[in-house]
Amino acid sequence: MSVELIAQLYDREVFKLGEFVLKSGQKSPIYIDLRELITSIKILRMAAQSLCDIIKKNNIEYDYIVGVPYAALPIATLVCDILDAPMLLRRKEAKSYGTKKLIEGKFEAGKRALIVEDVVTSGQSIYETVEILRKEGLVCTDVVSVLDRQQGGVNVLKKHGINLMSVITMSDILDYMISVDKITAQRKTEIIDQLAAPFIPVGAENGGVPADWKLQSRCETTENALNRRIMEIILKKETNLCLAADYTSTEQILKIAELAGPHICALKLHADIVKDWSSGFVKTLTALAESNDFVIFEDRKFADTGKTMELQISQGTLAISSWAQMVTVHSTPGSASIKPLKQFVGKDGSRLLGCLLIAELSTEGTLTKDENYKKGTVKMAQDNKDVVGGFICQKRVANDPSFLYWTPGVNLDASTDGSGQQWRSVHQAIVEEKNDVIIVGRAITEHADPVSQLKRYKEAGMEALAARDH
Ligand code: 5BU
Repeated sequence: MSVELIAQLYDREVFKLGEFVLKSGQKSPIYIDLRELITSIKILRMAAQSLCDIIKKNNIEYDYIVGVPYAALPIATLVCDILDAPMLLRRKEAKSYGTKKLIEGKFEAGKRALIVEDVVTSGQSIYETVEILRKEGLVCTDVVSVLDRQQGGVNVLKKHGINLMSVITMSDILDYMISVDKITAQRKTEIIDQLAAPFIPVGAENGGVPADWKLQSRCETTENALNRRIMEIILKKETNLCLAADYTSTEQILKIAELAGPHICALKLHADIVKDWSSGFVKTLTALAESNDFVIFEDRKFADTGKTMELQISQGTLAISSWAQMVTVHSTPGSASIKPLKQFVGKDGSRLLGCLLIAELSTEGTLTKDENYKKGTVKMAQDNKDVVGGFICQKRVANDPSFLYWTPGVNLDASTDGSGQQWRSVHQAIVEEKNDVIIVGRAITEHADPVSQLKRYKEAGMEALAARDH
């Protein structure tokens, strides 16, 4: 522990006490923003020196130092300078041109990479970095960090064979606060307990009693035909992965549908980008969906008057309701306009089971961040529960387990496509942002080995769901 470092951070008011809501929605009694470190080179040096002391004292072996992007990069640079060690840089997004490398710098497989992090919470972003380094053949068993928030990171990392050592822990900070009479010992215990407690979404609508989010219970109680079908598939096939098959030819779609069949709960299409749509294709795809037990999802994003949407969903060359079990609808037209869609559920000649409302897009600069917009969308879904199964969203938008929360913008190896799409990890999408189904496209379809990726996302999705609801 470095008391001097804590004292310096304390003097700069880096530790704030109060009631804070973290990015995940979790409440925290203390907020620590180590990014303020960057503006003080003195503290940054002190933090780097303390990390080097840990490395030396524990004889941690390494051939390269790797900072977890982005906040830890300046500290990692200073550590390399002090130790005269070579640095590697992990990219958050693969370059869209040239080598598509995820690690910059020269390295040899089989050598040891030591990870440097600023703050550890759940350990997830460290693990993502480790996975990438290991995939490149680097040996990765140790992480040093400036601060451990004591929220389970050590154990999560241990499970993956990673040893974490930190300069300061949350307990150290609270002990320091006790020593300067800022808090009592009793308060310290309360704070540590609160941080270690499993996260339960606050503000449950059923009188403050935490809602039951387990899919098994939600499947048993749902009155929505689409949600029953999807949850039955998720539970039976053990997959909450929806594949976005954004291909322009029916041959490509059928090829991926055949490969993906056993691994997905839904296959999402953009029918209007397909150049050779035909009734024969619809027949083959429907047969594949039936034999492999997945739902066909047309991401049409309807947004018009009720009458026009009615025509768009059932008529024209695509006749969407004759093959799609679910579609997306924008909430912009308002509640009355989606009522005409109800007539297609359970109607002869229609395969539609329900729809999702778009509460929030994954794109950079989206206008759907507006809280009133989201609230209005939730209200519209609540008023039309028979046809609306849930939402497309980035974070779970309602504290209502009768809806399902589907989320696009998921990719384990990149964070943006350079055209506005924003990707985050499966863990973030499900454990932190509380969604139920992950929608993954190019991370699978553009990979040289799509089947390995289907399995990877399927496993990661179900693992995250179990971690969220344990
Ligand atoms: P990607 O290749 O994983 O980026 O594909 C994501 C898919 O989800 C793609 O078909 C998009 O049209 C779709 N999508 C999205 O990415 N973001 C959104 O907010 C909505 C849909 Br709504």
